[in-house]
Amino acid sequence: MAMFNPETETLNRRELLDFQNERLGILINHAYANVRFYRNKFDAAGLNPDDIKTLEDLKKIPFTTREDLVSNYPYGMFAVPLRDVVRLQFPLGHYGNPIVIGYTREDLKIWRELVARIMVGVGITEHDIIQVAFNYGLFMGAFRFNQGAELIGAAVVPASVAPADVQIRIMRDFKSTVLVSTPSFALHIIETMRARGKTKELSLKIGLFGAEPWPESARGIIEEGLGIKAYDIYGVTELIEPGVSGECTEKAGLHIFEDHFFPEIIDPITGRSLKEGEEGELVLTSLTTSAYPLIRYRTHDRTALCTKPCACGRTLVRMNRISKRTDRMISVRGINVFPEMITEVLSGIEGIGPEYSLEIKQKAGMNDQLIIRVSPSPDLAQAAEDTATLHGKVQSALRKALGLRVQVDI
Ligand code: DLL
Repeated sequence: MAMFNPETETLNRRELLDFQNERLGILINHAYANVRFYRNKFDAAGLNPDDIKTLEDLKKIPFTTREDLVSNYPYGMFAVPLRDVVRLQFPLGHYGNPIVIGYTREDLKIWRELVARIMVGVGITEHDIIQVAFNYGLFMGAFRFNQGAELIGAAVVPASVAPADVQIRIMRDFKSTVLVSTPSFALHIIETMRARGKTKELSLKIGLFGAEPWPESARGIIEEGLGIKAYDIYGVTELIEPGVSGECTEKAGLHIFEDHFFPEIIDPITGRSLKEGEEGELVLTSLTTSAYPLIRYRTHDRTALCTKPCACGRTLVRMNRISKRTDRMISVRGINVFPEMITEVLSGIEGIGPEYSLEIKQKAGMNDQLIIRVSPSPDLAQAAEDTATLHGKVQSALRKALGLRVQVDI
């Protein structure tokens, strides 16, 4: 099986553990010395960096949450001076609150390699033409795919958010062999191809899909519809987007790059650590990040881990594909939405009542459309014009805040 970094990807687990413990010591000292947030956290828990020698000790440290990142915005979580940061990225604000992630040159180098590992692991080579249909403006992942592809010498077509028929034309004319997108966009491409009666003219072989849950049934539809092998890739903006883990050609779980991330599974209610094979919330510690280290970061994604050797030869732990969250976040066409954001937007619009309802329409088991129903407040005149104006106002406010087109019913 092809591997980008076979030495690391096949380390025996004992060596891997030693390696992780060594990196953990460096990370803890780095975070304690340079991030006041962590120093305060350690001090409040009565911990000294020297108390954390092994991954087992790590469990003494309280979790880090997204709210922590928001309250330390903009630079409170940075562990290096800004002169060492070579990129600042701004993921779309959850709860309407911003966070900013910084990367050193070395951080970017690591992330680039991890995406390259996933690409090589699913059979992508320097002969491939990779069409990246993620939003380059808003989605940091798009850049990461670009850099990973360049590292292995493949050609990249940054097709970004071009509409489906333009994507199809590019695929056909450029003879793209790999499609990288959300699974829901892949589905939309298939539907567009079928509507135009053009199903047999592509050179695609492989698809890499992620950013939202997609069931096995959707994988079947995509593989059949595009004539490809479709693989899952997972990541979280705050850590590395994408590239925390990815499937290999065995499709038997996503390998987590444990030389850079230490995964734990916890009970989302009690915070207690769960055993291998038990499903719970994934918590990640970044072992090598310089600019933005995260210790025991709660992802809110539900999964289980398996360290049994994979038939591909990798020894890296595998996580189950993600289909559920432990919070109220909803992924719609790859865009994350928290109901709290909707409440906040609606509460700022005059003329609507305080209650609303939310319906999610699915297509092939993936969230396809968000329908938000609001009622005009009793004091709003019921003229048709007013309703139309209100409709436009609500729709554009939600679109701006969520970065997503939603259906609004008044
Ligand atoms: O979605 C990173 C990414 C980009 C992954 C491109 C794969 C491909 P965020 O926007 O921060 O980052 O959203 C992260 O999306 O916590 C999961 O809930 C969900 N998610 C990401 N990948 C998958 C996947 C990117 N393969 C959140 N399967 C995560 C299921 C996924 N859910």
